[in-house]
Amino acid sequence: PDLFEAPDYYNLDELLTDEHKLVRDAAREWVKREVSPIIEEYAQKAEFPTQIINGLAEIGAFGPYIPMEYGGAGLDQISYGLIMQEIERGDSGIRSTASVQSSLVMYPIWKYGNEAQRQKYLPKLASGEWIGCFGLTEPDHGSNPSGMVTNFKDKGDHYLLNGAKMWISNAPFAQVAIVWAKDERGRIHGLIVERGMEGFTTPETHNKWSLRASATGELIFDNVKVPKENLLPNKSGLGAPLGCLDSARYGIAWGAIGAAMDCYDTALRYSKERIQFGKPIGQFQLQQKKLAEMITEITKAQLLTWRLGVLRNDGKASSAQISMAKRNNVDMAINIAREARQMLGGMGITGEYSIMRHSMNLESVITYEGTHDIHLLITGLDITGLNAFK
Ligand code: TGC
Ligand code: FAD
Repeated sequence: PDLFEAPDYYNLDELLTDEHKLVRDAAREWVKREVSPIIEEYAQKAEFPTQIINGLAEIGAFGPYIPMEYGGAGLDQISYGLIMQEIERGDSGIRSTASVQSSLVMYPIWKYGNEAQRQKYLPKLASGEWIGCFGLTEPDHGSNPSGMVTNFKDKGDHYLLNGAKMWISNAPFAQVAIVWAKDERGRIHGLIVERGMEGFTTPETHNKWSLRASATGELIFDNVKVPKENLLPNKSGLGAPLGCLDSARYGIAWGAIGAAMDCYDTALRYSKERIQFGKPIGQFQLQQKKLAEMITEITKAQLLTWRLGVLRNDGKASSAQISMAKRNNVDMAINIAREARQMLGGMGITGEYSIMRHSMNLESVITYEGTHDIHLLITGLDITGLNAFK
């Protein structure tokens, strides 16, 4: 079947430039060719398909908006969003790898690092020669990262890092980790930790039912000597990691639309082919209601993200606006995945179709980068001025 029909109910393509469409179509074509045919098998065996790393780099998925002088693709925020959308049509776990590399590893080095750090790391990360990970969450501090206990002490010619991070995407094979840790005064800083530093280990987290094609692990620091030049000098405090999350959450808002589109396309096609009671199931009103509501929600999400992209291009999108889009769009996608799965009946639970995999993946997406409830409270704080976290 011709995968990836692109629902565009409100002719949003008219709002895109030729460059946006070129970038999107290249990503779409690559996902269709290189990801969709293999992803189910990798998800079933709970393995990240490392062979796609070069392709991700080629479509500009590693640092889409990082300037070309550092190896990035030098694109705008809407192109970045469209790339994430297309990758997540394939699989949320593959989009996770691209999100982490771009917004959680390259972004902090670009924004908070010095020139030597940018030159050393960004080109290798953009080309996929190195894969990075981002360690903020700890076993006892997930939604509340400011309580983190991972810490470093100044030992004169180096820092001594101790602590542990949990639920870290790409950890098991990453060469580079951006680690958020407190100094002796309790101030949060970002450190670049490299695989091979003594006392640094990355055990893999097994038995996930969600995001199975993405490798997740812990980061354990047992008296790790980190060279002083590996501290990101240009921003500290919780606002530093939260600034990275703004960029990643924005990409996820677009990505979730891709997962929803794939579920909708699949259910729509199936509804025209599957005959029960002598008719295609798509002729029954109850099935039409599901499909009509899906395309309505996808269209609303597309408009939300497009406008957010315009605001981000102008540097005017607030963190609370990003939270609203991440929360709305992931919720939209997980609901569509559930409805679409029901439309496929028993076939919907198998790996013959992508829907169940999307549905399970989205359970992680609705949890990471700030849970559904945390984003609601960010909106609540923004509109009332009253802080539910304090
Ligand atoms: P709070 O007191 O509100 O803020 C502390 C400082 O940060 C500033 N700030 C921000 N700065 C930039 N961007 C943002 N979005 C910001 N939000 C807040 C704030 O102005 C303040 O600055 P200053 O100078 O006054 O110190 O902090 P809080 O402790 O009350 O926490 C607020 C809360 C709960 C919203 C925040 O901690 C939060 O977002 N929690 C959720 C944690 C989270 O999202 N973790 C994600 C981990 S990474 C991940 O999941 C990767 S998944 C892999 C993939 O992407 O695929
Ligand atoms: P908790 O914070 O313990 O929350 C449990 C429940 O309590 C949630 O429903 C939450 O909404 C609710 N809750 C918490 N506080 C409040 C409150 N104030 N009011 C109301 N309800 C509240 N982290 C990284 O740093 N890097 C990564 O690469 C990364 N990758 C991930 C990959 C996967 C597959 C997963 C599942 C997670 C990943 N995470 C990563 C961690 C992720 O960001 C956290 O799981 C998430 O922030 C939630 O933290 P927690 O799991 O500790 O849940």
